Amino acid sequence: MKLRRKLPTVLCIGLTLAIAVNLLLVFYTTGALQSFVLGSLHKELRFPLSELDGAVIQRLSHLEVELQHLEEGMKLALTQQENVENTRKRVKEEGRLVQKAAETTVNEAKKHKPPKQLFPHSQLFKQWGQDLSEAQQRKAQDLFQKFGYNVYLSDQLPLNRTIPDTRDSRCLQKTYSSQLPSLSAILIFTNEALSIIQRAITSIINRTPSWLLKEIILVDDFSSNGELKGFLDEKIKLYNQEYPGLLKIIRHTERKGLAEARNTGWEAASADVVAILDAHIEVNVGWAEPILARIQEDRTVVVSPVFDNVHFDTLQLEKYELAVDGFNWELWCRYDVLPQAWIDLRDATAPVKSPSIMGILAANRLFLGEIGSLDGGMLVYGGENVELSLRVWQCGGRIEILPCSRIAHVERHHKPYALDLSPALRRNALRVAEIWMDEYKHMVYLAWNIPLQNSGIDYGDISSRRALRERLKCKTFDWYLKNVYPLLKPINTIVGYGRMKNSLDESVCLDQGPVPGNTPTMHHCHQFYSQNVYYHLTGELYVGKLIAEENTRDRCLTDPGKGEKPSLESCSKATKNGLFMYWDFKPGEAVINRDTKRCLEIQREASGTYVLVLQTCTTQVWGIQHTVGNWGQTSVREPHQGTPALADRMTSTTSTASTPNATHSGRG
Ligand SMILES: *[C@@H]1O[C@H](CO)[C@@H](O)[C@H](O)[C@H]1NC(C)=O
Ligand SMILES: *[C@@H]1O[C@H](CO)[C@@H](O)[C@H](O)[C@H]1NC(C)=O
Ligand SMILES: [Mn+2]
Repeated sequence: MKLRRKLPTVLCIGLTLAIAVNLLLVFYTTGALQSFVLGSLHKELRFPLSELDGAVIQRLSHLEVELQHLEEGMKLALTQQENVENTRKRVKEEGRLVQKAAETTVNEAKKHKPPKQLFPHSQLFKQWGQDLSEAQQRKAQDLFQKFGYNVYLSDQLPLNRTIPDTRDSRCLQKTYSSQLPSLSAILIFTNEALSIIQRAITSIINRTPSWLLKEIILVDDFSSNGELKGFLDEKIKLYNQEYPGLLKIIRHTERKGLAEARNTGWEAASADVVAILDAHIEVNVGWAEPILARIQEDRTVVVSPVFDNVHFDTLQLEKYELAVDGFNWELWCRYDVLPQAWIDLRDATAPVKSPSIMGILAANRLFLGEIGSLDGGMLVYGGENVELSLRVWQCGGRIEILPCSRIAHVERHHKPYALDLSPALRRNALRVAEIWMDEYKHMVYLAWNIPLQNSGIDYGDISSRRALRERLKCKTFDWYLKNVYPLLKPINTIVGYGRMKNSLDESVCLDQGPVPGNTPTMHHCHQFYSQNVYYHLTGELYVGKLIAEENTRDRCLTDPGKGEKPSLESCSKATKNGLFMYWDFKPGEAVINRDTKRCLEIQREASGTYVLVLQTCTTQVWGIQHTVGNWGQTSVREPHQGTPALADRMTSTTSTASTPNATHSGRG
């Protein structure tokens, strides 16, 4: 039987989607349609038809960083699209449904005049809550802001609600040994709504065979909402009256972050296998058996279930297609294509080898301890999933996704404890790089646009983790890249990176310009990746976010040969088509195309803004924010009349940024 791959949807589980009011994120997949049809849960479509298949993301605020991984996943998803006809059918079908939904809405509107909408810009009310009174709207909005999902609705839904069974039908024919290992389910949370936690507990109790479920351990990472104290204790008492000794709760007396919360749960657990989960989940039918059976078979396998999305507003379930869990060089998680070896197996129930986990995991309890559980030095949130993944693979285990184990997971609109997760992830990413990534660690610095020396970022003491790595005789990151994650491509030719400024005006930076579009611009300097540039010793000049994966989608600055506008082209395409994409450049010197000999320069328009032009070289020179090794430092300055000291100034700015905690970092 032919396995038909569908578009994997693109949200990372670990990284909750943060959509600002003014950010329009559009993604839509067959998965959504399927849940529409299957579950008949969707009353209306979430996104306008006109946006179908367009990876349209308007990036306007600081949230763009968080959204970038979605865009990447989206593009990846689109490349996985196999069947154009399928898509056409889907579009037609969706069109029909959109029309139907629109008609329904119109009919309902005719019946009774809806109340005034108090929060027309709130994401909560985009698909939901049109009939709420003003007081109800206020309450719902309030709760939404506090928790990042629809608590008002959650409080009304039955705790034991039914969700669609999203497993492949072949999973239902699987049988499992009657002698499976026992399970500790661990739910960790910070400021989670009570009804959401209760629904997670209820789903675990109802959908796990009672003889396998040894305990449910709750870990409260120092929540500040009051209902999680007395009320939750009462609920636990009630559960334990019905199921003696089943529930335990452990409360941190200070905020310790995701990794330590998971460790706390693991330490308290006593069953053969631990499943470490978020508390905003509902496990689906038959979720536990595939996990227990696989870990029984091989105690060194760390597994992840497949996630479906519970929409933060409607709390309806959207089926996600199977994909493997990967990450980019910033260590943001993303979904990657299924391995060919798995597709060739022609078994939809077979475990899928995966480079990483998204966060939620299950493992043999003792094995997880032997390899060092979670790295407690990973703070707040983010990157701890990649850290564990590298450690598991490099130190003798493996990671697999189990297609027959499914968990519905609420992708929060925002996290109640941190609106912008980037600083936490960046710091954690450096920690991962320094412990696990050997001679490839520079890729993380490059992707985050951090100087290789004296970054000023304190990633904590890594000596004990380095010692662990020694003790376990773990393999190298080079081995991991070659054997586990060949899709992720290191680059060794980059010698200059960061912002690029022209001597004419240092307040503007080279920028990738509007996307979609391929015309770079000069733009007021800011800290987002649209102004990242990467100059290679080989002459390429990447502009925009560093992607660096197989089938490179990085974009190279090119001279089209005619006209005066430079353009950005896919580097692989530019190479294939022999475009003029190689430039001579050193800090404080001109940027000259090797083929056309034209210079990249800027020109002031009547409006006062600058445009990039390709022309016969004048005296303009460029500086680049960071340099690698001693590139550019020994160069004898050409007698340019510009400001040759620009590059030096830029370099010194970064190296004196702040005092690094070099002694803390345990490295030379
Ligand atoms: C949920 O619980 C209620 C009350 O205990 C019960 O009547 C109902 O049948 C349950 N629903 C499901 C789907 O199990
Ligand atoms: C360096 O470490 C000290 C003590 O741990 C801390 O207070 C300080 O903020 C750190 N500095 C930086 C730049 O991270
Ligand atoms: Mn989560």
